[in-house]
Amino acid sequence: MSERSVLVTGACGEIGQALVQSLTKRGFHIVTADLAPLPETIKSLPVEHIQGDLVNRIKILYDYDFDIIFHLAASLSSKAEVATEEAHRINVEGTMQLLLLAAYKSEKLKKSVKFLFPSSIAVYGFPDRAAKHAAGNVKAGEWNTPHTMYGCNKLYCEKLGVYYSCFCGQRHLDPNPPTMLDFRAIRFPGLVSAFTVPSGGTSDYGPEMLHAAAAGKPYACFVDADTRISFMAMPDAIKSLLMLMDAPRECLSSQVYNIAAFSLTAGEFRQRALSAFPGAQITFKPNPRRQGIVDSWPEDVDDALARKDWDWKPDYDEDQFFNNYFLPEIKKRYQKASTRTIE
Ligand code: AKB
Repeated sequence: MSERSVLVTGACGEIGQALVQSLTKRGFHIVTADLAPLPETIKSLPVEHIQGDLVNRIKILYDYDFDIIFHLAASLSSKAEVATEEAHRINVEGTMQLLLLAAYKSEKLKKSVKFLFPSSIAVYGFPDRAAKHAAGNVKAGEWNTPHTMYGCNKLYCEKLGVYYSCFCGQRHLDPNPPTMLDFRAIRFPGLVSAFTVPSGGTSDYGPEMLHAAAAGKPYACFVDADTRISFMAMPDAIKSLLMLMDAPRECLSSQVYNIAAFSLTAGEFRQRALSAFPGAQITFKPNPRRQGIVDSWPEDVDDALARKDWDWKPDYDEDQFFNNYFLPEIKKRYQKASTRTIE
């Protein structure tokens, strides 16, 4: 395969670190962008790093001809609720700038730039728990009524991506239509990595609880025991991004896909943590704002379209997640570095 040029924004985040590790194995030329310097996990990898605010530094990115863009940089749901304008700037302005870049390069070089966008279950919004429970597995077109700034931002950016890649104004009437960008989005559930701890999100209680239990630290969960949403192992999230990147365009009947792996309650997370770490001290101390956010998200999503169009299937269901991924890795991690603290 000829060397392809890939941009990963938000490379220092949880998905970013894991994705960059996978992409380097494919021999791509990788440019990373983030507010922060590269963390230890990816620092020694052959990537070119651009540090700084994406919106302010967008001009630099026009010097490159990227074949593929993974736009991961975002202000997540809890953080976005306390700094709404800043979140809008990062989540919407940042995405808009990059879409314009991808649209310009696609047209100029007559080659569709692939634009991979991580969306979220936060695009859904239920009025209350009863409606959430009654809905069960939600399809992509249902309940697109987000309650959070982050959810609104993600939903709108999905629409912008589709706009710039398909029916931009009257372009479809043009006898010689320009080459458009190739926008593809995945609505992720809560993600759990054995190697990194999330920050700024609202699904964070799952991974925070497990990392705290493994590290022997007490944890007060900010949602109640009956709270249920879908979760996924980080390796499956990376696998899904790479599968969607590789999928032939003609196989895709949509530009936005749900994916799912397993759904469990905070109480079930606690039981799993207690079975693995019997001394774990996990209590429930719901925070009304964060509880409200998670209550507006679906219990699970319907990912039949991803399964049909690009053969999506997670490697880790609930048992496999705990037994074959999270627990073996986390035990190694905290045994090796018993002094390391979690945030
Ligand atoms: C968050 O909690 O904000 C994210 C998400 C579900 O998109 N993890």
